[in-house]
Amino acid sequence: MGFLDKIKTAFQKTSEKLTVSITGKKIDENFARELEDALIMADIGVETATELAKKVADRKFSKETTDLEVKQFLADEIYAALRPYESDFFNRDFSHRPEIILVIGVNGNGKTTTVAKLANIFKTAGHRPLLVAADTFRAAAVEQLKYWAEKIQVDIRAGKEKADAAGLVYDAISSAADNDVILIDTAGRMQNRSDLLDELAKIKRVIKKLDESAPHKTILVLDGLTGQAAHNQVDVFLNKIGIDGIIVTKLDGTAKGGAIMPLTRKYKVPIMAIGLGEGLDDLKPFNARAYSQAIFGI
Ligand SMILES: Nc1nc2c(ncn2[C@@H]2O[C@H](COP(=O)(O)OP(=O)(O)OP(=O)(O)O)[C@@H](O)[C@H]2O)c(=O)[nH]1
Ligand SMILES: [Mg+2]
Repeated sequence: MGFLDKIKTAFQKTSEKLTVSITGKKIDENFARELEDALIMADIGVETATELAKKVADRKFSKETTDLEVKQFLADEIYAALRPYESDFFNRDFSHRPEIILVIGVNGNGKTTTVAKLANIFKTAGHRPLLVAADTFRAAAVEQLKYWAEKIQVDIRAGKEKADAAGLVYDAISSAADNDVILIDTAGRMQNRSDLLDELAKIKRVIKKLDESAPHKTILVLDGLTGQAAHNQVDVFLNKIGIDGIIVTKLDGTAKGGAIMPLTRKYKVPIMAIGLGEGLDDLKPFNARAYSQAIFGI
């Protein structure tokens, strides 16, 4: 499936919710309210929903306006708002050697899977990734990353269960002479567990000891299904650890596909990629045009 088909299919449920039907209707206050509700249901955020509904109402569309024209108008507005948050994360040449990427986030959000997908993308682009299984809390977590490393055929460093994660990261980076990009998978931590966040801060300090400029990217992985709760996660990780960008996973098949909009609006951080499935090829660059069209089924 091509990129555009893939993204359109992923956002089908959202676009069903965002069905804008103006045929036979007047674009009046009632229409605007209906539209606003639909946008809010798709998690686009209350402020944006209100603004967009007002813009449509003010636009004075003619009687001949089609549903598609209204959808395109909305998609263009969303595109303009999201364009600044696109990222060239997949394609850039790594300016540091090795480039160190730290992947963090709450339990089950998709960190490990995302690390594997990124390794696959970078390997395909000709790089030599090293995976670091810094989730030392669970043996299963290490096994999961080993499985992917073997499948993709990339290097991996893992420690013993319950080993000190920061120590493992230090050793891994110190001995990574052959690798030009290092992807560090960390244990999922609830944003309210300050002890675990402290450990993450320690990992970051250890990385800095080896390379003052690193980690070159700290990426927060969010589950696209969590809606408003994701904002609390961003607040905590942004303040306690610092992040350079966000990857939103599990956007395939959700009806809340608008969720990217309020995140960028509030936090103004780049969206480095979106997860559209469990497979290795299911991590896609965030393309604001394709996304804004897809959520309206265009
Ligand atoms: N549908 C879908 N599933 C995903 C996506 N990304 C990850 N998953 C699934 O979500 C589940 C959790 O993913 P993990 O990568 O293990 O999440 P994690 O953040 O590493 O979890 P912890 O290590 O427990 O904190 C797995 O079953 C993944 O296959 C996505 O984009 N779409
Ligand atoms: Mg994991």
